[in-house]
Amino acid sequence: MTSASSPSSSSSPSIWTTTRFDLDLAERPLVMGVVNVTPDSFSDGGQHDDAPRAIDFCERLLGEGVDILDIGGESTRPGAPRLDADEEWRRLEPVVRAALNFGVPVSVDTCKTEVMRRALDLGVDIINDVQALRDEGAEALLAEHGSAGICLMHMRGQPAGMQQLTDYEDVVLEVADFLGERMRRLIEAGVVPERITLDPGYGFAKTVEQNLELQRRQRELLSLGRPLLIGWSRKSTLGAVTGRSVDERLHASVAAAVTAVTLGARVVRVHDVAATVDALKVWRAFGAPEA
Ligand code: HH2
Repeated sequence: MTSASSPSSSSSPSIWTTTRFDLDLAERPLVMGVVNVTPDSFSDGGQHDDAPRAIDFCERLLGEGVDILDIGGESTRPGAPRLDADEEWRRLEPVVRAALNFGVPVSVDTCKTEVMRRALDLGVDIINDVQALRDEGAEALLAEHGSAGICLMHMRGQPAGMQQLTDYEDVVLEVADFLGERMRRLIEAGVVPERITLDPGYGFAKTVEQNLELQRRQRELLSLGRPLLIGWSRKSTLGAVTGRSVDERLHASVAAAVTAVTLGARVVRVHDVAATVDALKVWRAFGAPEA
C-alpha cells in the first residue's frame, strides 16, 4: 500500500475555493454548522425538519458565529434508509434558497448527483459528500461546475451496512489511499485542487478503536496536500469514551474539535456552534498550539 502524496506542488494547502468565497484556512480554523432537515438524524433528527424551523436554526447559528452552513436532507447514521432524490431535494430546497442570502458559504451534504445538480444550479458554495463523489456522474458534474468547493469523505459501503465493513490492515494508510485516489480522479476530471478538502470520516465504517487511531495519527493525512475537514460532533465514539448518551456529548465534542484542530484539521463540522467558536477562540489566544 502506498502512502499519500501531494496532488500538485502549486496548490495552496490553506485556501479553499468555493463558488462565492475563497476561504483562508491559514488565518484560523473554520466552524461548519450542521443543519439537518431530517426527521431521523442521529443527534438532532426532528428538531428542524421543516423549512421554517431549519431557517430559524440557520439564523441562530449565524448569531453564534458559524462560518459555513452545512445543510443535509438525508441521515447517514448507521442503518439509515436511502431517500429518493426528489424527496431529499424537497426537504433541502427552501432552506438552501434562504441560506444563500445569509452572507456565509452554504454547503449541501448529499451523496446524490441529482441533488448536487439542483443545489449547484441554485449557486451553493460547497458540496459535502460522505461518499466522496462516487454516485454516477458526480465527478463529471463537479468538473463541469467549475467553482464549487468539495469535501471528499472516507467511508465504505452505504450507511445501512457500513459498520460491518471495518476490516482494515492499517486504517490510516487505507483512508489516506482512498482519499488520495478520489482526489486524483477528480483532478484528472478537471477540478483544481484548491476546491477540495478531505475528511477521514470519523464514525463511518470504523470501530471505536479505529476512529481513535485515526485521530491520533491524523497529521499523516496532511501529506495529501489539502486541508482536513473533520466531524466528531456527538459521535458514538465520544459516547464510548465518556459513557455519555448522544444529548450529553457537548463537552466531549468540543474537546474533540479542539484536539482535531491541534492535530491539523482546518474545518470542524459541529452541531454546537457557540461552544466550539468559544473553544477555538481560546485555542487561538493560546497561540494555536500544534501537537
Ligand atoms: N458526519 C455526518 C454527516 N455528514 N460530513 C462530513 N464531511 N463529515 C462528517 O463527519 C459527517 C458528514 C453525520 O452527522 P449528522 O449529519 O449529524 O447525522 P446524520 O447523518 O444522521 O444526519
